[in-house]
Amino acid sequence: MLTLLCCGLLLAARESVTWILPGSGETSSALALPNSDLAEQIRDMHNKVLEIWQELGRRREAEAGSMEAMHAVCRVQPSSSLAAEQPRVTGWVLFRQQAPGARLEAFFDLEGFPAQPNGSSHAIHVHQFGDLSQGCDSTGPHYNPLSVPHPQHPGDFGNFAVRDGSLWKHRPVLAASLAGPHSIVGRAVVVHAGEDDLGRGGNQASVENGNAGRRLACCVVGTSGPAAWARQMQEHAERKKRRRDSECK
Ligand SMILES: [Cu+2]
Ligand SMILES: [Zn+2]
Repeated sequence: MLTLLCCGLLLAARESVTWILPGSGETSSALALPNSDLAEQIRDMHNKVLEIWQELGRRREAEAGSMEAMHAVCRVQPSSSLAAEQPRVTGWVLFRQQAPGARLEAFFDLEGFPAQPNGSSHAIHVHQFGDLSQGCDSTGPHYNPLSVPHPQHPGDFGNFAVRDGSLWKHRPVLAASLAGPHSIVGRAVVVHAGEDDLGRGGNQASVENGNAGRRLACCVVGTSGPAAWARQMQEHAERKKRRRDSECK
């Protein structure tokens, strides 16, 4: 970039020497200056551009050094509008994003699902409002800032397999973001009783919410420090190690 700027300046300088004002037959005022003055002006200009460029570089380095990953937590609670016989799902959803525009990662750590012999599958989405005043029912429809059909909403996290009543899953690439105009901070994560049909259900609800059924549990996404994520990462590594060890025996 700097090279381009310098080349541009040199070209401009060369042209100002030979440039004739159109229609006037007169040379430009730059030509009225002796060549040495012109060279000096160009050198000054070059030095100023260089200074500005170096200052920009210093600022960019300082910003990159101070840029920290963004984190968010969501403490999942059973919906207060749930009937007594419904399962009480609790747990955490943790988010991390290294920078605005970078991919979003999440940990889902939930328990309290009905323990079915063959397991079950449950949809999880980001809904529009962080309003739990009527339990999960007041979180509104799927968060849909670009007015696109389901399952293209940024918070369409899809289906999660539940074994023995709980799920524990790391998703490394999600479309949602913790930054920018479409940030999910302050919005709700909703855990459903059923499976997401991913828009293939053949009815209107399918392209709005995936026919995922009752809202069992939910939470509001809030910004956080890195501690919760770091703990979860450590546990993730330990669980992996335990699994490897047990497979090797
Ligand atoms: Cu949903
Ligand atoms: Zn959706």
